[in-house]
Amino acid sequence: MKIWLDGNLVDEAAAKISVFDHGLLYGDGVFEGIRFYNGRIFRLEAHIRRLFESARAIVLDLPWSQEDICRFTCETVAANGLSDGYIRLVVTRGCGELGLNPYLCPRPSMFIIASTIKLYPEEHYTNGLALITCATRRPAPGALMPQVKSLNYLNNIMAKVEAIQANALEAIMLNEQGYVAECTGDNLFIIKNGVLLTPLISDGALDGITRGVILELAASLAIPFQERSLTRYDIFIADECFLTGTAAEVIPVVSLDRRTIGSGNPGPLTRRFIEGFKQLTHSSGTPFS
Ligand code: PXG
Repeated sequence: MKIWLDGNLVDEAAAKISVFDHGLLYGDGVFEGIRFYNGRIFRLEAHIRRLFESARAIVLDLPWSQEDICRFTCETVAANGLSDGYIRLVVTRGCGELGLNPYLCPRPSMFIIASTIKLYPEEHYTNGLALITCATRRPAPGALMPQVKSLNYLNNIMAKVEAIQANALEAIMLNEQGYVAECTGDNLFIIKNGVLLTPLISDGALDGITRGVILELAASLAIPFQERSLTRYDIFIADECFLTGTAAEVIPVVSLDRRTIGSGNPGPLTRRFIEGFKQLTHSSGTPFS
């Protein structure tokens, strides 16, 4: 496997980061997870735009343009001879002396991995996922901006641990006010009386690229939708529920905290979104070679 690291495509064994990199020492950095399908990178520009917004929000100046990073990403995928897979693009604060001060790090590091990912076993795409609500809350915006896709993922990891310990694959995270924010690595949607609903970004959800695609699809399918605050009650009484994410794609949810949602099977509108998403991923994107 060839890894793009600070301007060079190097062998996996040579792709090393210093122990003095603040990305490792303090989780100081940002990242993106991107998919490619059929030789084309899906929503590449949107991911790179979000990367720049995350970087701007943590005062990390990137010495590359958005166009440069799109090009490096394409080169990395092409160098690995894959037609379908997953890209992990990471920017760290770079090397510096010990101590939190990011101004001690003169230059960020960037690496790009093009590989594959399988988040959930196939059977759950057919039969649906069982979710739990975890005790770990999404951080308040005043503590750690939830929109920044930073290298600080301990909050989500602790929530994921709760899910796994409860024999579930994913967990709903509430914000400090008790409203549903999202899951540990996926955005959440419900359908009630034919209306698609999803939590507000200001309730602590990541502004997911897949979330945005679903809202576009809803508009083009003439399915009414609304972003609004949701509670567990709204999910318990929903007709349908599903999750979205670059890695997860669109996956049905059939229960929350062992309570059945809707009919207990993936719903008809959920199936339409799964189908619509699949068509888009296989018919659009940036060609990489
Ligand atoms: N919420 C959170 C907290 C995320 O990290 C999403 C929602 C979905 O957003 P997108 O833009 O992908 O539709 C994410 C996505 C990984 C990995 O290993 C990345 C994410 C989640 C889980 C694993 O690269 N990020």
